[in-house]
Amino acid sequence: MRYYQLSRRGQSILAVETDSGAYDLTSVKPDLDSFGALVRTAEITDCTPDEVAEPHLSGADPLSTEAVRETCGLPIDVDEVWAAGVTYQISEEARRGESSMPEMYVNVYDAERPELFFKSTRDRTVGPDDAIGVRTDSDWNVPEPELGVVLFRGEPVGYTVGNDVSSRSIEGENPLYLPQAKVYDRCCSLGPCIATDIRDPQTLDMSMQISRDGETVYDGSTNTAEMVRTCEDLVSYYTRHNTVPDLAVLLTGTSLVPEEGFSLRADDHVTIEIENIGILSNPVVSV
Ligand code: DO4
Ligand code: MG
Repeated sequence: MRYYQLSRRGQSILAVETDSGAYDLTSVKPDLDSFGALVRTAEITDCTPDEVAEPHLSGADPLSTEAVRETCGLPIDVDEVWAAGVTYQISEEARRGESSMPEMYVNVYDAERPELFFKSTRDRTVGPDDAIGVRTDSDWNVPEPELGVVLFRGEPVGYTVGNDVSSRSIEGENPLYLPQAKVYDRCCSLGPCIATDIRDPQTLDMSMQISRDGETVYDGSTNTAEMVRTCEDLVSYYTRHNTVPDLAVLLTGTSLVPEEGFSLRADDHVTIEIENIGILSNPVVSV
């Protein structure tokens, strides 16, 4: 199932999409007004989120699938977003090209321990159709389309689409500048939904288009099978010796890297699609 967050007349609504259509779960269970509320109920009743939602769908108000997809917001009130890096060969090659210390990227690509870094908070994270940001003190900015693992108390409960928007000039200048390359206003987007029925996260098609003045200036596709690590392994490092907050997302690294010389600009539009999850689309603003 796919869970979307909507807002109607100031009220939060949790919408569920199944193969037979979309439903307003909150219309029949007012307490279930967010994905967070759903997973907390699932924990108390020792069920999965889908087992909590399913019995209520026949009594829930039906919704138009198109309207849900067009009006949804950030699908989860995340406490924190972390991200993995250099999990695909193309990312390792790209960082080596930009860096003042290229060998460290080869080392982390080959190492047992992955690169994991703090990426974003709720306030710095935007949902579908909201603007992502590029820093004006950076002259090389890129979107990074990534599969996101959604975690409740450290356990995976679903998947979403993420954009780890980054400054490559700041990152390349000095590795110690990574937090500034990664964490700033509007540095992350997530959405459009949380998919709970992904059987194998390591075989998903993924694509990204960037448009500028009505023209496509980047178009690329890949598959999560290219990842050199597993989501399970990345989650295990994230939660190791680390009591994580209730609602977190772990991004799993990028494998779509625009050519050197390409920089994301204000007024560009980035569209990312991951198979069986959906399309995350965001305009770009300067921050
Ligand atoms: O090592 C720097 C960041 C890498 C990253 O964000 C990625 O590979 O997706
Ligand atoms: Mg990244």
